[in-house]
Amino acid sequence: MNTNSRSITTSPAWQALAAHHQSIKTLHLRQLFADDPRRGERFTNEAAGIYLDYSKNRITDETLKLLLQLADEAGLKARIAAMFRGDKINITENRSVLHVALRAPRDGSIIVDGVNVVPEVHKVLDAMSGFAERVRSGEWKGHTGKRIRNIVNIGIGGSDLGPVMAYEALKSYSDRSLRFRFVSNVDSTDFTEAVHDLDPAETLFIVASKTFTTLETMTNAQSARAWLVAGLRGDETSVARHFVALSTNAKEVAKFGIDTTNMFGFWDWVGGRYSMDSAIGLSTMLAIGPEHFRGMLAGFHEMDEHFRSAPFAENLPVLMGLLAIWNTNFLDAHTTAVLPYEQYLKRFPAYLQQLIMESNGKQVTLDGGKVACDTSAIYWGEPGTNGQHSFYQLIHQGTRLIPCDFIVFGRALNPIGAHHDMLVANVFAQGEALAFGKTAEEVRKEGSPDSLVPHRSFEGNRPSNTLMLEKLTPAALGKLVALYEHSVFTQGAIWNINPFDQWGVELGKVLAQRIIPELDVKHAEPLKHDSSTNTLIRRYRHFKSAI
Ligand code: G6Q
Repeated sequence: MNTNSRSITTSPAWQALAAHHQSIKTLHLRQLFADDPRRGERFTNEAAGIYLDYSKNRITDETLKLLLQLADEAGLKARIAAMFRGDKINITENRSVLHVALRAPRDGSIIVDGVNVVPEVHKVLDAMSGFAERVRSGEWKGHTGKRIRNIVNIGIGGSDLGPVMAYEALKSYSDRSLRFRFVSNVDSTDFTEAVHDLDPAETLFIVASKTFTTLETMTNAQSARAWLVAGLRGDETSVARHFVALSTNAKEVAKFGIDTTNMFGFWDWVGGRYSMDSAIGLSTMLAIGPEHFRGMLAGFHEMDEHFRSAPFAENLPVLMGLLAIWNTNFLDAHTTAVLPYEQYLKRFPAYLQQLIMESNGKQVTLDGGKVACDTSAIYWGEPGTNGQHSFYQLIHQGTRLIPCDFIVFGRALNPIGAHHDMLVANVFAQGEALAFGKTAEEVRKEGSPDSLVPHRSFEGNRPSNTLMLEKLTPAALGKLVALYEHSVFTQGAIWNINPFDQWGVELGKVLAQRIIPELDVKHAEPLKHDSSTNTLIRRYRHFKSAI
C-alpha cells in the first residue's frame, strides 16, 4: 500500500479545524443560540425549493470558514467540474460518472469518448415513455389479450432500492389501477409472496439488472418465467408480452429470451446506486406516468445546477457534506440518523444507506494509500413520528452522539384535520430538545424528586439539520435525492476516495458461487474452508438430506 499518498488530514485547513475543535468542543448549542439571537436565520440556506437549517450543528462562523477552506484545499471545485465534464473520475473502473447526464435537458451536451450522450439519454426516455403510455392506457396487452394490471420489478441493490423508494415516495401520484411489487431477495419467499395473488395473464415482469448476470436477479427472473409459462398453459411464446429488461447488457438479455426491442438501456457511466433516474426507473414511470417522471428529472437537474454553480458557502450539498465531515471527523460521531417526517418517504433511509455507505465506505485513497481518518458514517433511520417511540431514547440520552437529518414538508398530501400540524410540531420539538436539552435545574423546577433529576435531565448539544420543502412532489423527490448524491460526492472529494466503485459488493457476488455446489449432498469431500464454514455446510446438508 502506498504510504506516501496525499492525506487531507495534513492540510492546513484540517489542522486548523482540529485546533479549532479543541477550542470550541465544550461550547453548548444553548450558549451559541443565546449569544447570537439571529443564529437560526443566519445558519440557513435555501436553494431549489429546499430550505436547510443547519444552525443546530455545533459550529461557529469560524468552523464554517475553515470547512469551506477545507473544500478549497481538497480541490472540490475542480472535482465537480471534472464530473460534469465527463472525465473518467471512477479511476478503478476507468469510467465517467454521469448520473447528472440522465437528467440533462434535451438540448444539453456532455461528451464521453467523443460522443454527446444527452441525445442517447433522451432517446431511451422517449422509448420508456412510449412503452409506459401503452401499458398505462391498456394498449399493451398480455399474451392472452388481457390488459396488464400487475407490474413486478425484479432487481437488487441499485436496481431495486431506488425503484422501491421512488414508488413508495410518489404513490399518491401513481395510477392506482396498477399493482406494483418488487422482488429482490434470492430467498424464494420474496418471489412467492410477490406473485401469490397475481394472475399471470395480467402480469408484466421488469427484469432490472445493469449487468444481467446478478445471481439473485437472474434466479428470480428464471422463476418468474417458469411461473408465467406454467400459468399460461406452458406457452413459451408468452414471455415476449410479459417480460421487459432494463440493462446495459443486450447480449445477456437476448440470451435470457427477452426481445431486445423490449429492452431499455443505459450506460456503464451510471452507477447502480445512481440509476433510479435511468431506465432502471421504468417502474416509477409506469406508476406515475412519463410527465411526472420528467418532473422528477427536472428536480434532479435543478439541484445539479445548484451544486455545479452556487458558491460553496451557499451550496446545499457542499454545506451538508462539510457538516458531515465535521461531525464524523472532528466530533467523532459514528452514525447519522435520517428521519423523514413524511410517511411516503419510509424507504428513503434504506435508499440512502446504499447511496452513502456503498459510495463512501472506503479506506483507500485515490492514489492507493490508506486513509488517515474515518470515512462514511453509518446511516440509518425511520419515519417520524414512529421512531420517537423507540430509538430516539438513545439519541436523546444515550452515550453516543448521533447527528440527525430531519426532513419535513409544509403541506400534507393527505390532509386530515390537525394531523399535519401535529406531525410538524413533533419534528420541530425533537430538533429543539436535542439541541437544548433540559438542565437539572429545569427538571427540579418542574417538581421532580431529587433522585429522579439525573434520569430526567437531558444534556442536549446534539446536532441536527432540518430540511424543509413545500410538498412532496416528483420534482421535490428528485431534488432531495440529488442533494444527498452531491453531499456524498463532497465528502468523497474531501477524503480523496473513489465513491463510485464497490469492490466489497463485487466480492459478495463471487463468494457464494463457490459454496453453492458444495451444498449438494453428493458433493465430494474434503471441504476446504475453515472448520466453522465446513461444519455449517455439513450441517446444512444434513437438513437437506432429511427432507
Ligand atoms: C450499486 C451496486 C449494486 C448493484 C446490484 C445489482 O451501485 O453496484 O447494488 O446495483 O448488485 O447489480 P445489477 O444491476 O448489475 O444486477
